[in-house]
Amino acid sequence: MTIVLYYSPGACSFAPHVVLREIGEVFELRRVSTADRDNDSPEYLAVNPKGRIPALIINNFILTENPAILAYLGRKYPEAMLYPSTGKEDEARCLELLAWSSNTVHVTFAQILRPERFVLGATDFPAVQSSGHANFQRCLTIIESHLGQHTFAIGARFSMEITPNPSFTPEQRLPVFGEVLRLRQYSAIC
Ligand SMILES: N[C@@H](CCC(=O)N[C@@H](CS)C(=O)NCC(=O)O)C(=O)O
Repeated sequence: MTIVLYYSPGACSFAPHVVLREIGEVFELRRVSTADRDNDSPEYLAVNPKGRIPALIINNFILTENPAILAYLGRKYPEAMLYPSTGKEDEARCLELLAWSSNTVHVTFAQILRPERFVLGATDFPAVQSSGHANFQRCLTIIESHLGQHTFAIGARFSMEITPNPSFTPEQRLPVFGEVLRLRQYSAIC
C-alpha cells in the first residue's frame, strides 16, 4: 500500500495529515506550497485539476475534497475509531459537520486570505475580507452553541469532525476542549 498526501503548510491539508498520523500507516508527504502557487503547476494539476490542496493518493486512487478524503480514510481504517461508519444518525451528523466545515467555515477563510476569488477589483478586497471575518464569527457562534456543551465534537472521544480546517488549530479559541487538547500534540505539523 502506498499512501501519498499532497499538503501545503498552514492549509486545510492539516486535517487529513492529522488523521493519517492517528491511523498510524506509513505515508509520504508531498509539499505543494499554495503561497508559492505550486498548486498551479502542471505537475500538480495533473493530480488535482481543481488546483486545490489536499489530494490523497492511495495506490493509484486519487481523491480530493476534505469531506470525501476524511470519510474515506475513516471507513477504510475503522480500527482507528475516528469515524462512525454506521450508516445511521451518528454518521450523518459527522458528514454534516465535515461538509459544513468545508463548504462554509473554510470559505470564510478564503474570503479573508483569497479575496480575489470573490471580486475582480482589489478595491473591493477589504469589503470581502470584512465579510469573511463576520462570517467566521458567525461560524464560531454556531460551534459554541452546538458543540460547546460537549468535550468532543461527536461521541466521547477524539474524532475527525473537528479537524477539517486550519481554523481549528490549537492556537484558535475553540470550545471543544477535548479535541483541542488532543490536537496540541500536532502543533508542530501543518
Ligand atoms: N473544498 C476543498 C477546498 C480546498 C481548498 O480550497 N484548499 C485551499 C488550501 S486550505 C487551497 O488549495 N488553496 C489554493 C488556492 O486557493 O489557490 C476541500 O474541502 O478540500
